[in-house]
Parts: sequence; structure tokens; C-alpha cells
Amino acid sequence: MSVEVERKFLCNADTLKKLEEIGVCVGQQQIHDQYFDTPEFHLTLRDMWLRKRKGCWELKCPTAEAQSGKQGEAAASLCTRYKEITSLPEIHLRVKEVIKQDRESEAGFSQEDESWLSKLDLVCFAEFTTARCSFTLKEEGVQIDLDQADFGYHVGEIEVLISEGGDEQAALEKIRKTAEKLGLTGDQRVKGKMDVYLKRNHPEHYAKLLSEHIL
Ligand code: V4E
Repeated sequence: MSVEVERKFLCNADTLKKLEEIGVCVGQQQIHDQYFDTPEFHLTLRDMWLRKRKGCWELKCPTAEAQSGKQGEAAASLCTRYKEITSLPEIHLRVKEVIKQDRESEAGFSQEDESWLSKLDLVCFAEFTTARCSFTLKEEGVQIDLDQADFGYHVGEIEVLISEGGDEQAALEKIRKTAEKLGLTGDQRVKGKMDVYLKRNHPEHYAKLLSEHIL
């Protein structure tokens, strides 16, 4: 299982110029995401994000450190870290644990059979497409994505993947150095796509997540 450590940033013409100087564009893609939760927001209120992307299920959830509220220095607080689970039986297990469904689901675990969704009362609450341009740096292990969501929000992210229990400090340091090279000076957390999407489309859900300090 991998942990994604990332820092979001707003990309202006200067940032893009620097990115093209220090990075190599490794591809462009269109990503269609569908996010699922119960009508009571069981998952997202626990900062768990269940999505279907390119026909595969993914669950992003907080790491043990994030859950214990350990945040570290200011530079680290600009970054997020989430475990990424891609095994469907494990996703199902974790989701079921949170929803505390009494009734055992008899659903199988194929990517095509989606009966487990309705059995757990999961519905799609957000759906959007992102045009993504990805860059890698000469420094190994850093990826930079420039995202343009179809609802009109642009955001960049510097990300480093580590294994669970891996060296998070080293990842944060790589991100800090990359941010410096890109000339990023802001010390405010930048909103992700979901933040903007929910604020516009589901203000009640958004307000609930804000009040619980999830977003
Ligand atoms: C973790 C999370 C959400 C799920 C989507 O994560 P995000 O990294 O924003 O999307 P994307 O498309 O870049 O995924 P990737 O391709 O990198 O896997 S939606 C909200 N969160 C929580 C969250 C947060 N609290 N603060 C920030 C800055 N980002 C995300």
C-alpha cells in the first residue's frame, strides 16, 4: 500500500515557465472521477474518499499520523498525506467497517459487479473530468501534476509516493525543495478540486465537512 504526500499550488505563468525549465512533461490525460458516499456522509466525514477512476476503485484515507493529529512544522502543514488502497476486497472491508453495516453483503468483488454499492447505500455525490498534464523532475521520485477540472478550477500538485511507514520527512523535504525551485512563496493551503466542487454543487455537504475540519 502506498502513501501519497502532496502539496497543492496555484500555477501562474511564472510557475509554468519554471516548471518547463526544471521538469519534463511525461504525459497528458483526461481523468473521469466519480466519488461515492452514503447520504449521511459516513466516509467523507472520516476523511475517506471512495472513487472510481478509469474503471478501477480507489480509496484514499488518512494515515495513522494524520489521524493522531501530528502535523509537524509549518511547511509540513501545507502538505497532505493519504493512504491509497486499490484492492477492491480491502476497500470493501474498510468501507463496511466505517458504515457498520449489520447486514452481510453477499456481493462478489469484480470491478463490474457494483451491487455492493447499493447494499452499503453508497451513492455518487461528485463527478467531474480533469485534464492533467504530468511532469517529472530530474530529482527522482517527484511528480508534478497540473490539473484543469471541467468545472473551471485549475490547481497544481507536487507529489511524492512512499510506502506505508516509509520516510515521510524525506518526502516532505523533496516537496519543499521542489516548491522552492518553482518559486512558490505562499504559506496558505491551496484548495483541492473537491473543495471547490462541493462548495459550488453541494453546499450542505461542504458546510458539514468544514465544520468537522475535514476540508
Ligand atoms: C483526499 C481528498 C480528496 C480525494 C481527492 O484527492 P485529491 O488529491 O484532491 O485529488 P486528485 O484528483 O489530485 O487525486 P490524485 O490523482 O492525486 O490521487 S477530496 C478531499 N480530500 C482531502 C483534501 C484536503 N483536506 N485538503 C487538500 C489540500 N486536498 C485534499
